[in-house]
Amino acid sequence: MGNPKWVLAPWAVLLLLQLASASHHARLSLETEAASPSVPASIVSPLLRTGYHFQPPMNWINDPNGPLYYKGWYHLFYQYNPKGAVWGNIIWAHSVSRDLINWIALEPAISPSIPTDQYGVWSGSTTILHDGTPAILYTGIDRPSVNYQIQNIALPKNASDPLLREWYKPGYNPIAVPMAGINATQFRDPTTAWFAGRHWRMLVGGLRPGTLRGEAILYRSRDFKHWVRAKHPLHSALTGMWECPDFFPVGKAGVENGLDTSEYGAAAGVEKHVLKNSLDLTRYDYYTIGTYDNVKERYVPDNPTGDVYQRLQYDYGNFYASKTFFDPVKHRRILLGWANESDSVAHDKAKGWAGIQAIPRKIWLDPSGKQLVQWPVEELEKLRGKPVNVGDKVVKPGQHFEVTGLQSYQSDVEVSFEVSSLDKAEPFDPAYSNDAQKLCGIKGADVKGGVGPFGLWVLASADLAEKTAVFFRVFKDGYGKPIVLMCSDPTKSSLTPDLYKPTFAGFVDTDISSGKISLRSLIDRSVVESFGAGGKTCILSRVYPSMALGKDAHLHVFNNGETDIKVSKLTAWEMKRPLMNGA
Ligand code: DQQ
Repeated sequence: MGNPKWVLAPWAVLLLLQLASASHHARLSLETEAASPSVPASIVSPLLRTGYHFQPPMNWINDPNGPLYYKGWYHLFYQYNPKGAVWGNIIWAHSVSRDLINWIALEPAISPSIPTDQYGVWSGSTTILHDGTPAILYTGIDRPSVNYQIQNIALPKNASDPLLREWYKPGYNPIAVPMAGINATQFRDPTTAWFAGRHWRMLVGGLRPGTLRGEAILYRSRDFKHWVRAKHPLHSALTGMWECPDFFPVGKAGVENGLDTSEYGAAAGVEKHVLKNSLDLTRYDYYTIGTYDNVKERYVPDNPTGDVYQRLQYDYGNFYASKTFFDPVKHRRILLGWANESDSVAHDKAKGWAGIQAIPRKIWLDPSGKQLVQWPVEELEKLRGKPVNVGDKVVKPGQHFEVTGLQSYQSDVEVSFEVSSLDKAEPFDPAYSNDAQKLCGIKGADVKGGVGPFGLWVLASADLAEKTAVFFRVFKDGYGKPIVLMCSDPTKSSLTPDLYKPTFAGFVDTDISSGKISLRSLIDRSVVESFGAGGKTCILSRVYPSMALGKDAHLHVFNNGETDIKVSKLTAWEMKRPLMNGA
């Protein structure tokens, strides 16, 4: 017999053997997959994990859930698979932050534990109740085979804990079940509730049975326990299922301050309401701006065809299942959205992670009153290093120049462009007025134009074989009015096979008659998040360069049009790494 210290119980021996073999298998499969042509080594490079975007240390994430500010902390919950890098086993993971940029991971907030959520805890929102306590409304799945979707509530075990670490599910769950007229498999994602008159109200996303009518199903409650469905939805449209609806008031056009979700009426500064839905069919987040009548319980979009034609999107790229919340400290409304990967499932498994959250954006009504404007929260600027400046530099047709003096693979770049003349703007084909993305697919970054394409090549390799283009192109309609297209073209972003590389695009409703237009791009290793014309049009792209990684990534300004473009000012900053969930 040896030293008794080293004698392990048979169960412990078995466990150790299992662990050793599991980790061996995991490593082996990672290595073999990495060596296989479908998972090249560059894909698993840590240089593709984002540096300052929200990510847990590993595994799959999707929708942001229930963001809120509470007793000095911003809270973000999110859909998370603790067991792998693909969707499944979803729980509500939980992180907290003082500034929306540095994040600390806490224990998960909600996991399946009651009959009405035993097969899944899906997306939802938080509401601050009258006594200051937050309540989470979320969707539960109660049976294994059919997705029968039920709405539940969870409350903090200890509301005096600013970190809201523990949540319980009261015995009166569920609070809403799919009854007649509701499609049980398409009934989910309750919104933040708002208080109007004597009632709380909230929305649940749905699809009217037997139709393609997406709807925001409206519920009312006096006590936040018993919820009654209103006779008609708050709004609906023939678009397919509405996931993750969001509904909130905005102030006067151009006023950047946000409003609490329950604010109502001109005296409270409410100008309009915004209704957003995440459209399952297209995987984009669309919104309308309109008028809400809390007596008739109706919301009417200003643009009667805005739900289906020339739709407004928060982001014209990879950005989905978003949610806003009101920040009472800085009096602003903040938007969070999920950006999925656009590599393959095999890549994600090999990487061991999938999904990020976009940088939190402040959101408000544009001076035109016709759309929203978004801008990265000001706290992000704390991560900026020393600025690199370029000023008054003309880029002739067909030319480009490199911005040097920084490692641009993790950077923030702001550029002000000046177009010397709009004379050569190409005629606009009205057939594309409802399809900016298609237009950009045809007129990509390498297709020469009259005014533009001009913009940035980011995450570019030294030989420019790899580069992601973010750019503008100006057209003129039949009356000579300029039409500005903003595009993100990742078709040359990587030599890696099996990547999804869609061109993304949106029109920019800006007055370019003075020739001026700005662009800001947040570049972060495998994400390029861009804001055109001060945040009027936003596009987030995921890209996975195979050569333009880390210090081998370059940044250029290019002009592929026939008209001179001046960079009146460009400032670029390397970005530091914030605290990111302990990763
Ligand atoms: N993701 C959740 C659903 C929601 C969808 C499930 C949107 O609640 O409808 O993870 O991405």
